[in-house]
Formats: sequence, C-alpha cells, structure tokens
Amino acid sequence: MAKEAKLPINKGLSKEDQLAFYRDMVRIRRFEERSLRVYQQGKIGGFLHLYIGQESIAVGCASLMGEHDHMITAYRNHGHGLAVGMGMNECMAELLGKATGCSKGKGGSMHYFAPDKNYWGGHGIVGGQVPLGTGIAYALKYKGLTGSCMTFMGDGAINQGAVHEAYNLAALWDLPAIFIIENNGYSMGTSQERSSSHPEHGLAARAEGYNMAWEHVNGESIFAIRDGVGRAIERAHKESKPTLLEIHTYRYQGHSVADANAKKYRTKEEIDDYRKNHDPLNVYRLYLLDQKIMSEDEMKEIDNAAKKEAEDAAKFADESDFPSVESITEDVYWEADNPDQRASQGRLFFND
Ligand SMILES: Cc1ncc(C[n+]2csc(CCOP(=O)(O)OP(=O)(O)O)c2C)c(N)n1
Repeated sequence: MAKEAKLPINKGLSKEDQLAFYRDMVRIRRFEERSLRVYQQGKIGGFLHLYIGQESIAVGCASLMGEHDHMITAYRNHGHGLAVGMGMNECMAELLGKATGCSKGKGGSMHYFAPDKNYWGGHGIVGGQVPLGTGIAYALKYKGLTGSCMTFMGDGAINQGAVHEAYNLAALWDLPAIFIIENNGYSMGTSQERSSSHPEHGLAARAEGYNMAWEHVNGESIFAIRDGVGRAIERAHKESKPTLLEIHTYRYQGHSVADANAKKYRTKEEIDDYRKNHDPLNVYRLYLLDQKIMSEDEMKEIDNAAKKEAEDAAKFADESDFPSVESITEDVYWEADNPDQRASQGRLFFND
C-alpha cells in the first residue's frame, strides 16, 4: 500500500486531502450501517443495497472530479451520492420515502440524484445507466466541454446487450466516457465465474473488441483507484477517448439486505478473509497510522462525528413527512411540471 501511495496522481497529496478521503469513506460506512438498522426496524420499503466494502471506489473517483466530470451508477448508489457531497439527511430521508429526501421520497434507496453535483443517479435496470452515461459523455463533446462521465456498473451488467451498444458508440465516436465495472465477484447470488465468459484477462479485456483502452484496478487501495481513474480522466479530457476499468472489490452484505441466502453462495472464510485482509477502509487506516499521517485519536474523532451525523439523519428522516398524495403526478415528466419550458425530442439539454 505504501508503495502504491507513490503512484503519480497521489504525489503531493496534503494531510487534509488524505484526511478527507478517510472521512468520506467512514461517512459512507457509518451511514450504511445506520441505514441497515433503520431497515431492520421496518421503516424502509422496497430494497436496500449496501455498498459496505466498496467505499474506496466512490471516494477515489469523486476525489478526481472537476467542473465538467459527471457520475452515473446503478442501484447500489448511496456511496457515490455521499462521495460527491450529498447530505446524510436528504439521503436517509429518501430511504424512508419522505418528502425531504433527495428525490422527494419518490425514488427510495435505488434512486439518489444530485444534478447540481453532476450526479445522475441511481438506476434499477441492470446496465440501463450505461447508455445514459454514454449520452452524457456525448453531450459534453457536443457542447465542446472538457469533461468526462464515469459510468459505474456491476460485473453482472457486463452481459447486458445495451452495455455493448454503448461501448461500441463510445469508442466509435471517441467519447469522453469512463466505464467502471465494480467487480465485487457476484451478481445477486451467482459468482462472476459462473455468469460471465471472459478471456484470460477478465471482463475489462472485452474492451479490446471495441478498440478501447482498459485496465484492471485494485479496489482495496484508494491510491490505486485514483491512479487508474486519473489516467482515464486524462485520456477523456486530452484525447476525448473512452476507457473501461475493472475495479476488483467485494461486498460484505448480501445482494440486498433482503438476500436471505447471503451466506449460502459464499463461504464464511471468504467473507472473513476480505474483512480482515482486504477491507479498503482498514487498509487505508493502517497506512495512515503507519505513515503517521493521522493518529488513532483523530480517527476516533472522525468516526464519532460520522456516527452522530448518521444518527441525526435517522432522526431527521423519521420526523419528516411523507410526500402529499396530490404530489404523486409531479416529477414524472419535466414538460408537465414546466409548461413554460416546453421542448420536444429532448433538445432542451443540448440547447442550453
Ligand atoms: C435488465 C435487468 N435484469 C435483471 C434485473 C434483476 N437484477 C437486479 S440486480 C441483478 C444482479 C446485478 O449484479 P451486478 O451487476 O454484479 O451488481 P452488484 O449488485 O453486484 O453490485 C439482477 C439480475 C434487473 N434489475 N434488470
């Protein structure tokens, strides 16, 4: 890990930068742990897909975002939302379906959105976000902006047809698209080995078929993530070319918290090994201590603050109101809510 910290993009990081990465990862973990308890109290309807174990990816990627860099992801979307700066209150309230939630309580766990932070959610159809992310990259190029769109997907999404149509167009049209496979080894209860046919070089090597650059990245190291993603952002900004990254990671919880078989398709030894030896938060924590960048006391302080923030958010969400019945038809079509800005064929976004 110490060696990886010296990777080019991580040179010259200040103590504040490194502390912020740690704080952001801890905030995601404590938020998720608190939301699991809220779920167990029966206050969350529908699904809850936890990101615990993958925090380094969202935080590493968000730490590299500039003015015109965007993010879009699938349903395991809490980590990315918090990493780009969404507040715990609006995130927790959304889980409970409250009007104070980021999607006014109408989206729930799978549909966090913060367009003001270049964060385009939160999508439940496996692979459905990939053509959308490619469209954002297209819009950037169309508008002549120097930016990129990071589109996250699970290893299960890689076999969805629309994903490959999007890869093809991104490569064909030289779009500043960054496709990030968060390979946590399983799609629901099926291991990647049993669901994906792939060449010797894994899922990322499928990019070869599209003449697209690709890389494998070690997801347990935030520095390795920043390094690989940094290169992809540079390629997008300077050459307007896409990249496919396969970041190797793990999730400790089941597919969703309603996954009763979470411990059946993976051995206890496998889960314990990841927790003990490959946990991105712990690996980073040990690095910060070893390099004397942070003390145990500073870490405790960050941890306590994150726990309190999550506790306060749970209270805020609990005390918030549900959306009114009258509001059920709002936020379905932009044009219905904004008759004065009527547009056709989606040209509104491209015209502004
Ligand atoms: C088109 C489509 N097919 C099936 C599903 C049901 N489904 C939801 S999640 C999932 C597995 C996806 O696994 P992966 O992409 O590896 O993501 P992970 O949950 O591991 O982060 C499936 C099959 C769906 N939501 N959409």
